Amino acid sequence: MVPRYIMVGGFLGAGKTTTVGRLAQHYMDQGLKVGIVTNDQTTDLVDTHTLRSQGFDVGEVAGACFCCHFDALTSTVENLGTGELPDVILAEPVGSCTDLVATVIRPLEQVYQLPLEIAPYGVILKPSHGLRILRNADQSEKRSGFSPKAEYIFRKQLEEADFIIINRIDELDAAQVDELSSLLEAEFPDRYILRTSAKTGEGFPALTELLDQKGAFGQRVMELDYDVYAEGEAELGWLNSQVVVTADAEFALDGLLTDLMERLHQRLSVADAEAAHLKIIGLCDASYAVANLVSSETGPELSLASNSQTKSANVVINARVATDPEVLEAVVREELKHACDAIPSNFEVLSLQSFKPGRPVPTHRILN
Ligand SMILES: Nc1nc2c(ncn2[C@@H]2O[C@H](COP(=O)(O)OP(=O)(O)OP(=O)(O)O)[C@@H](O)[C@H]2O)c(=O)[nH]1
Ligand SMILES: [Mg+2]
Repeated sequence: MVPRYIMVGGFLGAGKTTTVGRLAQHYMDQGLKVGIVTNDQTTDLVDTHTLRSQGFDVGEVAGACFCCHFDALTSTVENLGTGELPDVILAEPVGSCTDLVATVIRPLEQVYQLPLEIAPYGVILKPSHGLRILRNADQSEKRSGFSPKAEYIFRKQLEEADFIIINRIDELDAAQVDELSSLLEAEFPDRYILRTSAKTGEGFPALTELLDQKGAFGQRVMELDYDVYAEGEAELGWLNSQVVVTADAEFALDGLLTDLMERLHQRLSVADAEAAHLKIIGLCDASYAVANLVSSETGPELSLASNSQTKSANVVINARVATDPEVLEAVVREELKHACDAIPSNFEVLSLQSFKPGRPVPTHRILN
């Protein structure tokens, strides 16, 4: 069986990891061997912890995106499974990346030595920012909380899709979903549009049916202004950190994550710094909790409760916010201290990287 490569694209916080987890379970339930590749600009990936905690076989490309570190993608794929490649490879690129058809899919077809079957390339639309960006067709105003350059990336991601997934339909009303559909049809004609909830599984039978189709997919190579792309990405502050929290008395892990996320939300709102995605995973013994913030408007969410009391937890924080990395780092360090003081507990920062993503320089870019 030729392994099937399924890449799930979409902006930061669109629901890629949640979708990948649900798809992985679907294929495993069918008796297929599944491997997942996560990706980030640096180490300490919440996504890797989240998917491994669900029991999946996960390899990560940490340190550069798939496009700029193509050989790391292929070597990570080869290290999945035990001895032979999995039947299904699910890959999640960095949510600020675009041009993935030319820099990942084409090279997999034309440069990579091992045969892979390329599934239709689906890109998830993030409704919270999507509505604000797509409504604003002239791109001259900063209505989404992001600059026109970051919005350019958002649009380009959708442009190269074989099909577009409107996610989070569980919390949208019918009129919003219809409006999103019409906006997408007008701007990106000929893309099949799916409606899903990665949270509830609604729309997933149609998604897996679409992903099972055989044919020439991932063909929409596009023009892209790498200067605008680079500047749009560089407007985001990026922070990954791993922290150990310890206390003399047991504390609620979910409470720590919720409190920390609320504090961060509050501080970023005051600073007018739009959150693209903040994610925090807390791990203790056999349990874990996840908290997310996908836009300043929607507010923080405990997306997975651990219901655990513990005296010690590993906390991994990933933040992508439209602000300077120095500002982001200061906010995270201060609010981490406040959240730990409130328990009370001690914390030790094991690692912390904060930076602006560098200019993307793809290993390959194949336009034909
Ligand atoms: N209500 C609702 N929440 C969702 C849905 N899909 C994802 N989420 C939540 O949205 C947040 C972001 O989801 P992720 O799957 O981590 O998003 P992502 O695209 O992988 O994010 P990055 O890796 O940072 O780019 C999490 O809190 C999820 O629980 C959905 O269909 N409905
Ligand atoms: Mg993710």
